Amino acid sequence: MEAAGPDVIIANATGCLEVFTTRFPRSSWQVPWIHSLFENPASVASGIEVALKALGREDEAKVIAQAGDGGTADIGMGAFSGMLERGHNILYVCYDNEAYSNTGFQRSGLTPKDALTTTSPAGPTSWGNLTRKKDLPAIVAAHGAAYIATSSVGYPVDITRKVKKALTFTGPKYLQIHCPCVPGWGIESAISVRMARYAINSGLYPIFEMEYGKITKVRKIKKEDLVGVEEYLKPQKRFAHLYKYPGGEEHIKAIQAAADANIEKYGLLAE
Ligand SMILES: Cc1ncc(C[n+]2csc(CCOP(=O)(O)OP(=O)(O)O)c2C)c(N)n1
Ligand SMILES: [Mg+2]
Repeated sequence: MEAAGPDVIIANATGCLEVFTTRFPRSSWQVPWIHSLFENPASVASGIEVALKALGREDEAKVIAQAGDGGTADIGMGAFSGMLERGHNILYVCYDNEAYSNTGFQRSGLTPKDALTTTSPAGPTSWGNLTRKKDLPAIVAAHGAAYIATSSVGYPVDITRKVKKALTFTGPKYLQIHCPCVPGWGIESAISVRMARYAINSGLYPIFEMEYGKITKVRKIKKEDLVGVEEYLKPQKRFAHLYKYPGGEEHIKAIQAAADANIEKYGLLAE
């Protein structure tokens, strides 16, 4: 909100962000803010955007839609796709904590491979989530969005800069912010910032910007900041099974290979 300025209208899906900022009868939001159903902040924001246009008041406010990864990548995907397809002038922000956290940490399309959630259990015969993380920025890019960026609560100044930049583009914009979930990931809150940074500095969560389908900037990993994926995996209870059962090493190797592939694909290592 600091970066977006006061002249905004927000459509917010239910999820952790909404729940902890809108405890009835109070609200943290000091701007026009509307609750939407879990699946449709993109549709509500689309309606607001065209209403502003119909009134000739589109220069008076920026429209922002917000939701979690479950709301965006799964249940709200159709509405989100429609918003992108129609080319609305909206900034859509997805808070990616890699599961449906608000309802007790069920797996979503953005849950990474091998992570334990309540619906992707781990044990001697199961390795947690069976599928890889959906490449949502690429799906958004395929719609021809004006601006796409990933960011992380590990680097809040990066979020501010990208919100400001996104709002200079006309058309649909997408910002995906990686957010550790303390109870869901099974970590101490004191290390949540470190975990957010290790996700980036291992190559597992590439931070980049795209304009009209082309990558224009990546957040480089400095040599001294580069970490192996184990630094990220080991402190998190959602990956504890990888260290408990025979065969876990193979899974860790595959996760390292995925991180290395990201480093290669996005050119993440600083010279
Ligand atoms: C149609 C519908 N199905 C299920 C729910 C229950 N529900 C509310 S929030 C939520 C999980 C949200 O997950 P996500 O979008 O990832 O946001 P997070 O809580 O992780 O920030 C669910 C399942 C609902 N409100 N509406
Ligand atoms: Mg979530």
